[in-house]
Amino acid sequence: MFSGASLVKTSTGRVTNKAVFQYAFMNGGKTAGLNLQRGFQGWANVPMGPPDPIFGISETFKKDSFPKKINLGVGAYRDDTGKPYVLPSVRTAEAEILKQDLDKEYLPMTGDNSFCEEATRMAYGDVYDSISNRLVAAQSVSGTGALLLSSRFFSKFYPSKDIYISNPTWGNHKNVFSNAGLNIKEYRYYNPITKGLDIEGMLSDLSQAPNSSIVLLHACAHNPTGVDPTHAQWNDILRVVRDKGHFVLLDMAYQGFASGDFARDTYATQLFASNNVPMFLCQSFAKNMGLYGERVGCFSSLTASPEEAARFESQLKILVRASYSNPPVHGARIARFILKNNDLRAQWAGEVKGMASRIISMRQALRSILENDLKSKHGWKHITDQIGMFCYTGLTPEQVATLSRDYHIYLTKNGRISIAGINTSNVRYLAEAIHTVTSN
Ligand code: PGU
Repeated sequence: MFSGASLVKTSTGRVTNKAVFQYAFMNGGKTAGLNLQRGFQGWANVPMGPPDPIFGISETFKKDSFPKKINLGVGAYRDDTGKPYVLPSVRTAEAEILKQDLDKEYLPMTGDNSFCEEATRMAYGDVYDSISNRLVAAQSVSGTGALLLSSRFFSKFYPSKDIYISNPTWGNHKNVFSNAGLNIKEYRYYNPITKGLDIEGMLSDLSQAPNSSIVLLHACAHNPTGVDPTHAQWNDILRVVRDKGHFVLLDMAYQGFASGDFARDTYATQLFASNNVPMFLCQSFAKNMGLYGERVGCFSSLTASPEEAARFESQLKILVRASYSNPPVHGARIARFILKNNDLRAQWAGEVKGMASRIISMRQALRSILENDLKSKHGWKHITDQIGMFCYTGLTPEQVATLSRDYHIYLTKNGRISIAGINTSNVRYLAEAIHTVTSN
């Protein structure tokens, strides 16, 4: 340290004394004087970070050459042959768009407005017409981008910095909101004994949270648990949220995957909007249109009046401009094309129903093999009770580690499996492996 400080004195310029000193300090003062004159010397102070709990699994999976390997980590739909699935409606829309010979000009800062209108109409359903003049919407970089805009808006303008997330939740929620300087708090959500919703715990935690806290709720098909509130339970959640004046952030990454029907999955969105709860909605078209890498999403904010909406939108534009200027054009064009074309939209709805049904049949197959063929002594009813893309199996971190080490079956450490990665050819191998690791 002292040698660093003395080197600062002999340093000849350009570099500030402070920067030189810090660098010397980082290296325990072993820095050569010659290097110091060139200023910044590298990222010696940057520690190695851990791999991502979800995408890190995909990287490990890719490197595994075992023929029967299975990736149940990432929530990405696969067909019954285990291949990624590009929806035929998306293929058609793309072909039609190509014929139109469109330009590649910038979109406005809030993106493709016509896409946003269709997206929000789909999410708010029957309530849409009564709120549209005070709804602000912006095309976002998929669901994560919508969450990012929320987080930035909260950090800049919302008085409370406490955000309540479910325990457990999608791991990236914590990253997004803590990066924006918000305080992460948890409310109880899942009861591992019943493998269902801990509604009493949830209501009690939300009641005890300070007034006007931010509450993040999954609109449908909760990730990772696959456990959603019933309509009556949603009504109870609404009551607490209104009593406490909480702000609701709805994350809707799986519209269509909970029930197989877009309209039926809008219960929560419609409930909060029709009761004029101040809210943000974060939509993703990654799963339901299979547009993962195209990054198509929509952020919307329900404000109190058209005048408030105008002020909100002006600040949203400033935020977007400073972050990425404007969103990408191609994926939103595809989504808009499908949403605005009645035939294609109906076809798309059928394709989503098809994906949801295949997931349900894989739930049934997995449970049936475990219970009926392998006579597992554990209960596996939750595999078919839970909904959406995931099953929260209850497997322990040790069992998860054994599955990947001995069976080349990859899943997140919390025991979540993406049912969409199961198919008729691998379900028995998976069931047998789960049976073995849970038999000891
Ligand atoms: N919100 C929830 C609840 C999610 O599960 C996901 C995706 C997102 C938002 C963000 O999705 P976008 O792709 O940004 O639209 N979760 C998946 C996909 C992989 C990941 O972690 O991003 C998953 O496997 O949990």
